[in-house]
Formats: sequence, C-alpha cells, structure tokens
Amino acid sequence: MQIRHDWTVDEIRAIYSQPLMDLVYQAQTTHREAWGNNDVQLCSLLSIKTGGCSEDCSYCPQAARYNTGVKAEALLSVEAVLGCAEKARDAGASRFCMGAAWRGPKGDRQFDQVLDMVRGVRDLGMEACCTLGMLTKDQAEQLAGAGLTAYNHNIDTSPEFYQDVISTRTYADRLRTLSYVRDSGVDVCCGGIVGLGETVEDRCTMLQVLATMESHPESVPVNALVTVEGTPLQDQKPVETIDMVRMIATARILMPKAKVRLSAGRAQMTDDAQLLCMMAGANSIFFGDMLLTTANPGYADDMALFEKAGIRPLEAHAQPASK
Ligand code: SAM
Ligand code: DTB
Ligand code: SF4
Repeated sequence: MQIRHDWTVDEIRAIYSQPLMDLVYQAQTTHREAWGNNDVQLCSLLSIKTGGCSEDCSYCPQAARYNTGVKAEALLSVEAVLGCAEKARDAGASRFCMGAAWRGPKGDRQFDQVLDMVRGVRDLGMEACCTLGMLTKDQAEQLAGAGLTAYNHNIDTSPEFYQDVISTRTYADRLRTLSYVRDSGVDVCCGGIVGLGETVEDRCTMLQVLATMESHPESVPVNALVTVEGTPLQDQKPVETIDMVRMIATARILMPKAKVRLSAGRAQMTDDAQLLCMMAGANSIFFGDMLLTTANPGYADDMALFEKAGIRPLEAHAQPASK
C-alpha cells in the first residue's frame, strides 16, 4: 500500500470532517489492509519517577508548580521496576513503558539506572519504552545501545497552539529530541492530546506534522485530556467520543502502519465508546489500574471487554501485514 508523507492540512481537514460513517469506513478499510487483523497491543505503563517536574505543561498533574496533590517521589529502584515489569508480562503485556516527570534525564547516575531498567525489561522478553523528556543525541544513542524499543515524546498539539499550553520549552525542542531518537534507530512514539481547548485546525495541523515526517512514528498515542484539579486546564469540558473517533480515524488513514494508541482518558469513556475508537483504527492501549498518576480502567474490565468483542492481544514485535 502507498504510504504518503506529503499530506496537506486541507486534505487532512477534509478527511477529519467527512460524515462519521464514511470516515470510520475509510479508517477501518485502511486498518484491515495495513494490519490484516484486529489485534490490540497491550502496553503496561509505570511512573518510575513521579511528580516535582520543573515544566509548566498546563494539563499535567506532575508539574511542581501546580497544587494537584501529586507528591514528588524519587526514582524507583531497578529491582522495583523489574518486579512490576514481570507482573505486567505475566498479565499479558507485550510492551512495558516507563515514564519520568523530568524535563530531561539529568545526572549520569539516574540515567544509568534507567539504562539498567531498559536492559532488564528486554531480558524479560518484552518491548521496552521510555518517556523521560528531552534527550541529547548521546542519551538517545545510549538508550538505543541498551536495547530500547521505542521512545515516547509527544508534540501534544499544533505548533501554533503549543505555547498556549507549555511555556518552558518549544515545539522545536520537541522535534529535536524526536530527530535524535529517529537517528538512533529507536522507534518513535509521538502523538498528542485532544481537549486542551484546541481547534479542529490545530488537531489537523498536529496530524500533519506527524504524517509528513520522513518516517511516520511507529506509535501515535491519542490522549483525551484527563482533567486534574489544580492544573490550569482543570475546568476543560470533557472530550466527546466523536472527537476521539475522528482523531483516531484520521491518524489511521494518514499513517496506516502506525500503532494508534487510545491512551489517556479510557477510564472516562464507556466500553462502547472505546470499541468505536478501536473500530476507527486504534490498535493499542495502556492496561493496568493506573496511567502515571491517574486512573485507568481495571484489568478485569479490560479483559472482559476484549473477550466480549473477540479482540486478541497483539504479539510483541508485531509488524503491519502489508509491506
Ligand atoms: N516528562 C516527560 C514529557 O513530558 O515528555 C514524560 C512524561 S509526560 C507525563 C508524557 C505525556 O503524557 C505528555 O506529553 C502528555 O501528552 C501526556 N499527559 C500528561 N498529562 C496528561 C493528562 N492530564 N491528560 C492526558 N494526557 C496527559
Ligand atoms: C502518552 O501519550 N500517554 C501516557 C504516556 N504517553 C506516557 C501518559 C498519560 C498520562 C495521563 C495523566 C497521568 O496519569 O498522570
Ligand atoms: Fe513534566 Fe512531562 Fe508533566 Fe510536562 S508533561 S509537567 S514535562 S511530567
């Protein structure tokens, strides 16, 4: 199948805004052609370093400057993290994602600990993913050397809206880290958030940034804003299901071979809404009771949903069917 990297915002807006049934049909058709199955990747997410972050991302409960009730904690030990990873593997996770509330890794000692975590997760037979904030070229290469499968670093929204959401770093900073990750040979996991107060134009522009990268990200997380009291975005109105479906379907059509992840916000959605997102092309989720600091649906509920819908977990290192 033809993979395009020259999408215009006009084309993307036309896809995003078409009648919902046509959009879902197009997305589902693309999904079947690219993936040849309806398996869904199960990723386990662990906060290895919680709270106390120096950045001012206006959605985030972990920014030190907002009073959200999230306490700053130290980096977890390698043993503690690998214990969680083993449990996640036994529960069916094929990917283990480790998140740190950092602007970027600082200090060699802590970074070395993270490298040990990555090696340990790979030794357990799982894919390993990290999200540690901004990286230097050297850090990206060291993560690659430790066997990291993917690095998560979101652009969150459009370049135009970005500075309304975050002031302590720039869009260019984000893109630089992403290029270091790409060049290191580690897979890129990059997406954004719906519900920050952005326009449809911002959403389409964000998707254009992703879909015109020289290589599309291997994973595209689509998060629905989880409103947390104490953050500047605490009073945003809940994201409508139809907006998540449009965003996921459009991402699927533009980037057929990416794993499109229905990420934050599932705990606030009904089962039916989640299934609609999967029908629109989402083929990855975080499972387990917690995201980083907020709730996720329970394990038993997720397994019951998969069972009822006949959805199987995607195997580790699965590739799209069409080359
Ligand atoms: N500190 C690192 C960074 O910002 O890159 C890694 C962790 S950060 C929590 C990872 C991503 O989680 C953010 O880029 C954002 O897209 C998402 N996120 C954080 N808080 C969220 C919220 N309240 N609702 C939805 N997504 C959120
Ligand atoms: C991503 O795109 N979503 C995840 C993961 N990457 C690291 C994080 C969601 C965080 C939701 C808010 C919280 O639990 O703190
Ligand atoms: Fe820090 Fe990441 Fe939260 Fe921003 S999103 S405040 S960088 S933890």
